Amino acid sequence: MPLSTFIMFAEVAKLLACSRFAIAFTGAGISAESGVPTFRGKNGLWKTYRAEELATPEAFRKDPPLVWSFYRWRMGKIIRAKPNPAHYALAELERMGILKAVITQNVDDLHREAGSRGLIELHGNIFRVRCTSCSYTENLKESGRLDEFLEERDLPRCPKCGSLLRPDVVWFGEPLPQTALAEAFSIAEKADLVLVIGTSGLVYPAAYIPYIVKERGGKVVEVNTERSGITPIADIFLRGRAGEVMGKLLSEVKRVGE
Ligand code: BV8
Ligand code: ZN
Repeated sequence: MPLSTFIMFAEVAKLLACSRFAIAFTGAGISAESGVPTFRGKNGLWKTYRAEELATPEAFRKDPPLVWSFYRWRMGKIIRAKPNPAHYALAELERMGILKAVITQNVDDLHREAGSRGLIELHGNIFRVRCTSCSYTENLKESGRLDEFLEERDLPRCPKCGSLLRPDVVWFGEPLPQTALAEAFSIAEKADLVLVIGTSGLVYPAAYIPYIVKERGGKVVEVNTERSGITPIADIFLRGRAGEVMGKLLSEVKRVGE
């Protein structure tokens, strides 16, 4: 590892070890090494499937079978994905008492699977469905109905009122879950360091999170394979794949803590 990178790792490890309230803000890039497709970039979902229009309430109103086939395809892909060293490193930093929360834009449930507990899902969870009319919701992993759901070809209906079920994710033009967003903003206001991992920083209001930390004098450390919308405000930019960088960073934090 070149000396400059080594120094940056040692610097970030020290910042983390001495932080009062460190948090992480993650996007699709943290799950790329788990085989979950990202949205933007060369073979991004929005490119290959023109899927950006599919992640909207209008698309669902116009053509629910098309939107459901897109989400069933993604659920099928994601259920086979496993957390990677980046997800596990964040869960370990939380167990060490260093990381106070993970705020994620991801809907893939991999942070929870890796053991993160202080987790805020800003854009919902692809394994949860909710009724388009009543308050019925179901976590398909917990209810054990995921396989049946994925094999089913008909449109999924609410067992309580018979209306259409939809994925419990936030589509473009839809408000984020109130409590999750308010909690994320108040945590960002307390943070003195935010690890920004694998996000293009283009989707709002989620992308405000690192700016809130920065405005209050907190440190912004970015982990990404390329520059993003957050890089201009990053104090330190660790260029690399999240799994590799976070694995190295965790060992450095443990070394500093010895
Ligand atoms: C809303 C969920 C209003 C479903 C998604 C200003 C303020 C408020 C809103 C707006 C605003 N400006 C524009 C808007 C509208 C819009 C928006 O932000 N549009 C953008 C595109 C300009 N925002 C909204 O519509 C939001 N709603 O504001 O409603 C409102 C308020 C009240 C009442 C009514 C309405 C809703 C936004 C949520 C949309 N839902 N998806 C699903 O998943 O199907 S968005 C989608 O983008 C995902 O959720 C994803 O999490 C999110 C962000 O993408 P990233 O995670 O960053 O992923 P991306 O592929 O872009 O980047 C990957 C990064 O990883 C890259 O940088 C890459 O270099 C890096 N990388 C790749 N591999 C690796 C890696 N890094 C490290 N290691 C690797 N191995
Ligand atoms: Zn219902």
